[in-house]
Amino acid sequence: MNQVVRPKILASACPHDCPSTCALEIEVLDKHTIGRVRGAQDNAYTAGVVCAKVARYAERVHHPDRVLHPLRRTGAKGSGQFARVSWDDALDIVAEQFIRAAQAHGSEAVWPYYYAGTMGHVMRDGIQRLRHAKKYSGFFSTICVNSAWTGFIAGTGKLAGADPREMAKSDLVVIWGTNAANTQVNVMTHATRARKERGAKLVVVDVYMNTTMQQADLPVLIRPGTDGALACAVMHCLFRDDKADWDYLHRYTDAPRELAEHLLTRDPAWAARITGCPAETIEAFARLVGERKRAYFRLGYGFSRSRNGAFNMHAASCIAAVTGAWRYEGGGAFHNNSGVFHLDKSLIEGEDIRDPAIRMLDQSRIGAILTGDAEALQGGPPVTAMLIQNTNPVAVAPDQEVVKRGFARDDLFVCLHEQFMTDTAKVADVILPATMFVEHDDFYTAGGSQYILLGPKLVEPPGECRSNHEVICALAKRVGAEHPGFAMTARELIDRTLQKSGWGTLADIEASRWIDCQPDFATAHYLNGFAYPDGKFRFKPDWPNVPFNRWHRKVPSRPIPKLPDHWNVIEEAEAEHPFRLATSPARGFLNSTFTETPTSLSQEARPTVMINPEDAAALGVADGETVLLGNRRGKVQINAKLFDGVRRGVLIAESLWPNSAYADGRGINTLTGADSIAPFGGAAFHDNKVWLRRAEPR
Ligand SMILES: Nc1nc2c(c(=O)[nH]1)N[C@H]1C(S)=C(S)[C@@H](COP(=O)(O)OP(=O)(O)OC[C@H]3O[C@@H](n4cnc5c(=O)[nH]c(N)nc54)[C@H](O)[C@@H]3O)O[C@H]1N2
Ligand SMILES: Nc1nc2c(c(=O)[nH]1)N[C@H]1C(S)=C(S)[C@@H](COP(=O)(O)OP(=O)(O)OC[C@H]3O[C@@H](n4cnc5c(=O)[nH]c(N)nc54)[C@H](O)[C@@H]3O)O[C@H]1N2
Ligand code: SF4
Ligand SMILES: [Mo]
Repeated sequence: MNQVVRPKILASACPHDCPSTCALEIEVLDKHTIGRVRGAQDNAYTAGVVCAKVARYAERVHHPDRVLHPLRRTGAKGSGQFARVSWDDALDIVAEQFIRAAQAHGSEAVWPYYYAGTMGHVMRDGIQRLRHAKKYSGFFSTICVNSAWTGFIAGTGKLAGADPREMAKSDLVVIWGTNAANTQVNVMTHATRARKERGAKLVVVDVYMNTTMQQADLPVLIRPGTDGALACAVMHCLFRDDKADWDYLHRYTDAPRELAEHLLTRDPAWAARITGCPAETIEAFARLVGERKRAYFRLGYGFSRSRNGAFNMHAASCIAAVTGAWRYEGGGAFHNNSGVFHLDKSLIEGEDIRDPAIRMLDQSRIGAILTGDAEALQGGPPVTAMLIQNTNPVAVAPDQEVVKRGFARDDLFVCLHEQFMTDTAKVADVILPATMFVEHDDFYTAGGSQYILLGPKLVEPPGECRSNHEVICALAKRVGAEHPGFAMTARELIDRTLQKSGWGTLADIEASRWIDCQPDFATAHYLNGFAYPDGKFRFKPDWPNVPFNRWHRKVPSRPIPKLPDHWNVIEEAEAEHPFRLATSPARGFLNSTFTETPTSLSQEARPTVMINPEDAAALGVADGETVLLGNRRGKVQINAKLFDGVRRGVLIAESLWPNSAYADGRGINTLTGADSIAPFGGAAFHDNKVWLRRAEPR
């Protein structure tokens, strides 16, 4: 008789750097093997939906190219020649190199470098504990959220907003600078519900007709880096047409009369010249916002990745305060909910043993740092040893040519803990094989919703893979780092951290799978006041003192205009560089992750740049033709795709392909700049001036 073996379905959470942080249900076929991955139906935010790339996660877990054993470089740097070594030997080498670097130049010569390849609190942030215990150089995390969070907090005083599920109760959903259908699909679930159930309108503000904008009732297509002008013109119309809620403005905001007066000259015609978006479209946008009080502004990261990005984020967030949309269910603004979780992470991060005198090195300036730029090194010693976890800087960091030069240094020792042979692995000295999320225990907080979720170990790791926590603890022992966190298991760290933070125990979350941390309506809508001492939303933020960067060293602030405006500090196109290039995320990849899975690779096909057909015609470029993109930072060979969903003078290269997918290994970040954006730093990935030429002129 045939026996039907049913797979077990076990709960987990998506570990990737995506605001959705989906609650997952994973088929476990046996103790080594997973099957389908689905979204949990009964999680109110995930609501049964996950993206295609994670639905096929088995392709990634069981990929034949996973790194399974510790490796040591045998050929020249970057030769790609490695030999297998034992874990003990590998860890001994790393410890010896770290000790030697600290002896030669002081502890700050060692720079632990990490990011959000996993968003698990134990696995992502445990490296901080090692850093603090040994006084290694600090990590000023700027690459992703810095400008966006600063810009949002500038207005509200806090990083939190209206319940993201409330979008379903809106009459107007404004998706601004996030390609949600690509990058956080669950936003679309709730926005679609509002349309179906309430006849809500969908406005999408972006720099190309992306997957999300294709679904919009009103597409608002602007030139990159001009969102401040758009926001000003919308608010101009609201004041002009008596759609501002003056009762709300007087009670809840700092300088409404000054703002209204300042905006008198920022009309749609003015904004049309800057944004390239017709004045009628701006008027139509303002009319919708004025007529529909339940307007939900879902503000993404994309438009903050410009040199004026923090400022533009703030400008967009001001609109909901002008109409008083915050008063209504389904109204208000949302960027990220990190402000609601109040985790006490001292055991994981070792904040209690941190020496504040140790320098903080800027993540985005890794190229300058590794090539010995004295300012980037803050006058301190060179970096001569690194441990890298959960990030792939040789592909993802800006100003790639400089980053590569830094990694090519013979006097730099690099240990990379990875799942695949990434571009960074190829230049490492020691590679350690890392587990994936289904192979270790961790917990997660969502950026785009209000849940804490558990992601327990479900299967055994392949080969000799070890978790980040295991590696950090093993290295701690070898270099003599001390902290209670090194003696705890991942499960103990989860349990103690939840308890210290007031969210129950590990056993509780094992039973419930997730914790809904949503504050009450009045708090989430700031009806008891915004998170400044006087309770008022700031149209006129005190930029250098925006209450963000509790942990971070502040970079010198450039003076920013007092009130929302078009702040023209972007890399404007000019005769030599007539195009503005944005490097928006591809649907099939997640940053540089999933560039190895067959389904994602076949979906994305090859590196391309979208160009307006009229621009292409003017240059004699045909669809599919190979072209060169360049600026003073370098040049990249890529395939042109003619697309009338980008404005003339704008180029879009959906990213992030591995460097090895391009001719000569020069990836898209060859073109992006690593200059630090105001006020606290970050990288302007979508703010580049470039030229475009045919690769082989006829
Ligand atoms: N499929 C997929 N999902 C992802 C990622 C991925 O790479 N691929 N990355 C993950 C990560 S780390 C993050 S931080 C989030 C980011 O997700 P998002 O918040 O979506 O931010 P971005 O990816 O930077 O860009 C989003 C959109 O902003 C647009 N944009 C660029 N410049 C401007 C501008 O000046 N103004 C306006 N209005 N729009 C602009 C881009 O064209 C793009 O469509 O997504 C996560 N999810
Ligand atoms: N041109 C351009 N560049 C960009 C962006 C852009 O929009 N355009 N976006 C930027 C943004 S927003 C971000 S956040 C960065 C992201 O940059 P990264 O953080 O470097 O990108 P990811 O691809 O998310 O993750 C990196 C690596 O983490 C590994 N990893 C995953 N889980 C684990 C684990 O548990 N342990 C270990 N040891 N490794 C693990 C993965 O295999 C992957 O190779 O890229 C930035 N770069
Ligand atoms: S949408 Fe984002 S959080 Fe959800 S499964 Fe996909 S990558 Fe993970
Ligand atoms: Mo990011």
